[in-house]
Amino acid sequence: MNIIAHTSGGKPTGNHVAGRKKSHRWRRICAAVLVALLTTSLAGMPAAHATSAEDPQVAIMEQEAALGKHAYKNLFNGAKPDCAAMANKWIKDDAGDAMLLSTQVAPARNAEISAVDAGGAVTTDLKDKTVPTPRHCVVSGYVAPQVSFELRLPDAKAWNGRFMLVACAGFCGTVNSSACNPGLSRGYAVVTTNGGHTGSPGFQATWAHRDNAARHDFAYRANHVATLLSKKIVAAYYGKPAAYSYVVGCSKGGNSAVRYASRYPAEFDGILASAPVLDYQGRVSTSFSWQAQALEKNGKTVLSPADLKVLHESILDQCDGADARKDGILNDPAACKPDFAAMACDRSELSGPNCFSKAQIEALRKLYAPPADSKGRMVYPAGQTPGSELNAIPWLTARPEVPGTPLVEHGADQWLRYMAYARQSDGSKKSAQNFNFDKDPADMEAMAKVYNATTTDLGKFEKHGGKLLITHGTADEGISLAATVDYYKRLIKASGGLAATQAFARLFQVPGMAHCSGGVGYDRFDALSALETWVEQGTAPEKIIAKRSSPPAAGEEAIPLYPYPLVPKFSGTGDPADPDSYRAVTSTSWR
Ligand SMILES: [Ca+2]
Repeated sequence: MNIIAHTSGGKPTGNHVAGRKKSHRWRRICAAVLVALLTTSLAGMPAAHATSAEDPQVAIMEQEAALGKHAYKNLFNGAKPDCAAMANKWIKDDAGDAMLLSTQVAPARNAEISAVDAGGAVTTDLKDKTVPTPRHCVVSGYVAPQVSFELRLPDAKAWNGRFMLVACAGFCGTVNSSACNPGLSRGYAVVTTNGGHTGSPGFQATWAHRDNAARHDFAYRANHVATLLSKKIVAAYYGKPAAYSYVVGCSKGGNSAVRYASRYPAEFDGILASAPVLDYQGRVSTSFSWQAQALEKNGKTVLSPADLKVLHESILDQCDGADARKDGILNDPAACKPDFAAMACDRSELSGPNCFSKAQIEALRKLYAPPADSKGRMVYPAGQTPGSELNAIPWLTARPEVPGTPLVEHGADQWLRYMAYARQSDGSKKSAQNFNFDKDPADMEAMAKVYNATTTDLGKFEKHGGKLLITHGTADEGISLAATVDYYKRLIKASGGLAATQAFARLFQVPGMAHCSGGVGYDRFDALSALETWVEQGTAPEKIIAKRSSPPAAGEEAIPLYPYPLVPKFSGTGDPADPDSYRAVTSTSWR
C-alpha cells in the first residue's frame, strides 16, 4: 500500500498497480494521513517528544512501524527459492504491492566503483577504482507505485550474514546499482533504490510536480519499503534472516541514513552517514538561496573558477598552519575566520589577479556567513566552509551547461518550485533570487518535517542497541561541516552529555575531504569496519586511520580521525605522513 498515494490523487504513475486492496484498515490509515498532511500544513512544527495524540506525523510513523512488523510475511510461502525462482513474482502486501521483475546470476568479477559510490566510507581503497565482487543473484523489482530497487545477493558461501541498504543521493531518480558493489565485495546482501521516482542526474525536480506521494517516497518511504521487502527476500533466499543490518549513504543518502534513527529506529543496527544533509529543507531552500543571492550582482555571478583558486590560496595563507602543518588542508575549519578585507585590491573598485573588488569582498563575507533574516537572526546554522574553495567550482560559479547559474541557484530554483511547499502552488513563483529570509523559512516548515533528519530524539534507536557513525569532510563544498557539528552538539544536549551520546553516536571530521569523497584530503578510510566492530562486538571507534588520495605523490600519507570534539593536529616532529605523528586536540567549534 502506498500510504500517501491515496491522498495525493495526482498524476498517473509509471508502474500502475491494479486491484489495490482497500480494507477498512486502509481507509482509517489514509484518513489519518490526510488529516496529518492538512494539520502539518496548517500548524507547522509541533514540540519535540510529541505523542501520537499531539502530532499526526508521529501517528503515521507508529502505524508504519506496526505495518513493518508484518510486511511481506508470506513471501514464497516458506519455501527457499533459488535465484531464477524469484523472477516474475507479483506480491500483494499492505506495506506496498510489489513486483520482482527479473533475476539473473552475475559471475564473480572486478566491479567498477566510482569515488561517490565508495562514499569515503565503505571501502578503504579508492585507488584501483574496482572491487572484487562474488558471484551473486541480482533481483530487480519495484514496490508500488514507483520504488524501483536492485537487490544483490551473494552466493550463500560468500554471504557475510549481513544486510545493507545504500541510500540514494542528490534528488535520487535512478537505481545506481554500482553503489552496491563496495558492500557486495565484503559479502553483504545489498539493496539500493531510485528513491521512488524516475528523474535525471543533478538537481532536477520536475518529477515531484504536484506529486506529494513521490515527495514522501523520496523523503523516507522508498528506502523503508524496499528494506522491508529485501529483508524478507534475504531471509527466504538464505533460509535465515540477516544477523545484522546496516544503512549507508552520503549527502541525501546520509540524511536518509540518519533519518532511520528516529523514524524507524529498529530497522537497522548500524547507520553510516557521510556528509549528511540533515536539514535538507534548510540547505536546499534557505542556504542555497542565501548563497545564490550573495553571488549575484547585476545578473552576473561575481566569482569565477579562477577567483576561487585565489580565494583558496588567500584562506590557506591565513589558516593552513593552525593545525601545525601547511599541507593545503584545514584539519579544523572552525578555527579559521577568514579576514576578507585583507584580500581586497588596493583600488577597491577593481578586481585583480590576486585580489578582490569591493563587490566580491561583500559577496564573500555573505557566502561564508550563516544565512540570517533582516533582524540578523540565523536561519540556517552554517555558511561556506573555509578551505573548500577548490571543490566549489560547480556549486558557486557559473556552469557551462546553465550559463550564469551556479549549482546552488539552480538547485534552489528547482527545489522551491517543486518540493519546498506542502501546497506546490505556493512555490510556483519562488526562486533563489526572490527568497525572503524573514518569511519563507517558516512557510516551509511543514515540508521540512517531511525531508529533514534534524530530530535529536534518538532514544528508541539507542535502546534498540543501534550505533550511528557520521563522517564529514573538512573541505566539503556542498554540505557544510558546521551544520553537522551543530546537529551533533544539539544531539549531545538532548542525549545527556558527550559521554552518553558517544555511547551510541559518533562524528568523525575528515581532514581535507570534499563532499562525500575526493578533494586533496584523506578520503580513503574504512568507517564500515569500525561500525561493524562497534555494533557487533561493542567496541566503540576511538580512532580511524585515513589515507590521502591526492595529489598522487601523497598516496601513502595517513592521518588519524578522532571522534568529535577531537581533531588531529600535527605534533610538530616526526614524519607528517605517519599517523603516529598526530595528536588529538579539541575542535574550536566545541568551545
Ligand atoms: Ca594544515
